[in-house]
Amino acid sequence: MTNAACWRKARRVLAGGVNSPVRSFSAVGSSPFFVDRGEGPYLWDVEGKRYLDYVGSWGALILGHRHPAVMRAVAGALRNGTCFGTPTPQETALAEAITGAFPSMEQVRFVSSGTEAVMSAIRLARAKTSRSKVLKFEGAYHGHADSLLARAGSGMFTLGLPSSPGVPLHVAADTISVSFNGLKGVAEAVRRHRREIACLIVEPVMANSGLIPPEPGFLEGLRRLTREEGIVLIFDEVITGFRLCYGGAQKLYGVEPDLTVLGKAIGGGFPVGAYGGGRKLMGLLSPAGPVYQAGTLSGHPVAMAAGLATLEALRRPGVYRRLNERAGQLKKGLLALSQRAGVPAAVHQTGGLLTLFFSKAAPRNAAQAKRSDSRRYARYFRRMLKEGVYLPPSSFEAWFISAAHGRRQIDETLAAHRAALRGL
Ligand code: KE4
Repeated sequence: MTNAACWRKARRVLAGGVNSPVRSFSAVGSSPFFVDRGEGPYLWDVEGKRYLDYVGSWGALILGHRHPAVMRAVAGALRNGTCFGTPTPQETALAEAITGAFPSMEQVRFVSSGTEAVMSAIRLARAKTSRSKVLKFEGAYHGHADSLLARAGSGMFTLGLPSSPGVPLHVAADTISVSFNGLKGVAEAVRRHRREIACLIVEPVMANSGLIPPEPGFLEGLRRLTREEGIVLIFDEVITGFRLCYGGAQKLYGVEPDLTVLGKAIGGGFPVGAYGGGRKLMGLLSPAGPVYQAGTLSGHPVAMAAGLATLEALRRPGVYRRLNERAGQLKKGLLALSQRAGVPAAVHQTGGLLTLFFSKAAPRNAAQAKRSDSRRYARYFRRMLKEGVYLPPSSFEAWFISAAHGRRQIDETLAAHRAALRGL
């Protein structure tokens, strides 16, 4: 079976041929390869071609593919069955590991995706404050729940407009979008909607407009403003949680939110999302409190086992130092080679995440990121793929470096980069 044949078949029976839009490679003017298997930092497609993987299932495979400890834990869990819809000790064990790593989370609730975790956290914030509005940042992605598929209205502080058909106007109107790294804009939105905003949700390091780190004082400013105004501060750490360091962005930057959303790495490659915060706030959730949220496969025992094995491996000494080192080496090499080739390029890198922007300066918000040359990125993506390096099939994503990426893989990537730059 060739990739092309797989793609033809998929488009007959799957909407758009995929189960998530970015996988279609439409953003980079190409069509997808179909994966046969993964091992360490590599993927092989159905034609046997090998790729060095910088998608890593969008951050879930932080240890790389088929990590022995994760595979052993999953096999062990499967010997007892699959799922029971009844409590298991594994759910408690993973919750203990998470609350041990994130002091701001005294209690956790597992769900099956990041989207589910975000929408539940927002419902909890609305219940706590009896307010309805949500403040978010332009270019941030928090999953596909209606209230988050809203973009800034005409003016930056006006009420949101749907960013997708099917999202009712009155739902989008409750979402206000402002610019990342713009404390003044946040303060202005809070002033205009005083006592109306239930929560401010932020990717503490943006990773869905390409990687955009917070400028010094930005997160502290959000914490101060939301505390003064009784707004629930939600850190969406679906990507950054257990990725930037064992305690996520809130540990790295020393700012604690009221609620944290997690996903990806905590499932070790299985469908898991989680949200958590202080005992009092989480105590509002059914069955202890009146706020309803439920899920058939929430806390899936096999996913819990994979997540536990992943976090155990991440606690080993030196894992994050190596992740950060590799990412730093990659950033340095990408910039030096781009400069030598006379191609304008900028890189943001935080921990094991980075994004190469084809622009003179690294962006400080989504509007600036949008001005980078995404057509050049599409050409670059296709050339790197030909060289056997699989980058995110969109210029507005982060490159995910795994613990399985060694110095050799960085050198392979830089050799491919050098070749891809010729006449780009
Ligand atoms: P899911 O519902 O896709 O599990 O998670 C939604 C989500 C929430 N918060 C953040 C910060 C996220 O990045 C995501 C999902 N990430 C994208 C990639 N940037 C998933 C890839 C896809 O949509 O296929």
